[in-house]
Amino acid sequence: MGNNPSAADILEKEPWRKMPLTTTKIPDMRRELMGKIKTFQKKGNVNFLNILLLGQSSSGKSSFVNSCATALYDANRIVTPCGVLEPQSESVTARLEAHPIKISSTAFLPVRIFDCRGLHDLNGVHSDDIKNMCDGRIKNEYTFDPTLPVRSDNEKFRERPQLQDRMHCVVYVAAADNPKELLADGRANEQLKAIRAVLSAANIPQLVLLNKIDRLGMKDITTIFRNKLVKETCEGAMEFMSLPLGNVLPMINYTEEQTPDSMKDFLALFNLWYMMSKANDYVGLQSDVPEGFND
Ligand SMILES: Nc1nc2c(ncn2[C@@H]2O[C@H](COP(=O)(O)OP(=O)(O)OP(=O)(O)O)[C@@H](O)[C@H]2O)c(=O)[nH]1
Ligand SMILES: [Mg+2]
Repeated sequence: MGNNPSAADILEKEPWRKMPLTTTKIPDMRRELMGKIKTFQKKGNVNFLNILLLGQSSSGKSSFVNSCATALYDANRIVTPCGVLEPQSESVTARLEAHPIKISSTAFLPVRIFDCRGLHDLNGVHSDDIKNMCDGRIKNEYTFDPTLPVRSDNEKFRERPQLQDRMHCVVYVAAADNPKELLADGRANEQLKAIRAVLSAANIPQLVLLNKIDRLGMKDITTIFRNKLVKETCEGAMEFMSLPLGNVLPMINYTEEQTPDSMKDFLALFNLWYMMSKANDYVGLQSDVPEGFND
């Protein structure tokens, strides 16, 4: 055995992702991001920025919401507002759920994270309904029927969605140890292409959240942005999804631990802030269009 690091521990000289922050140490960057999020200025006339997490069951959607809650809701405690499935458990029916994000005992972020609980693969939801969700036609807590899109006489159908009802950012969630698990083969792949085309045409920001980066096997998670294997894994997702590398967000969620970790907090805060910024850009652009312009 030599002193050569394993493939999962090879570092580049310079970080492959530059942080738009003035500080460089993890606890300081965490604090700076917390400030940015807590003082976030929403553009346009919407009450909330809507972020949709789309991904297969077990890709870590609920875990990400929990990591954000832990990172934001004060120190020294793991917070789990969302139920996380045991690795082997059966998934439940696909249902749309909005999660509020608490920042103190009385205050919330102006953000709604929508998660489609139990999405087995993209076939679990009719492709028209993914478009309907993005267009704001489906209300919170709607249970999907994979064979039929939402009916206009359903109580969870929204007849005339406004900007504040639409999704302002769509995040494809995948696990880093198997990013292509994001999609099943065949029809689901075709379905994803169709969704991507609709979202791209509507200029809705699209990101990839690559959870479970720890499963790549690195020893030191604090060097994630200099780690060669993490970079290559993100590049793989970038090519697969035809998105810029900056839109691929590596993540390590809280899973079993009892106490918070500043690197996991930092990753959760950075990824959440990035999603909020993209959603905000979209809302800003849409709000700048004069009324009736697109009629
Ligand atoms: N090692 C590791 N495990 C993770 C990570 N994120 C999530 N997990 C585990 O992956 C499993 C599934 O996580 P969930 O958050 O329930 O996944 P989900 O996408 O919400 O799944 P559905 O609700 O069925 O759609 C759980 O056992 C989590 O503990 C991570 O970053 N690293
Ligand atoms: Mg879940």
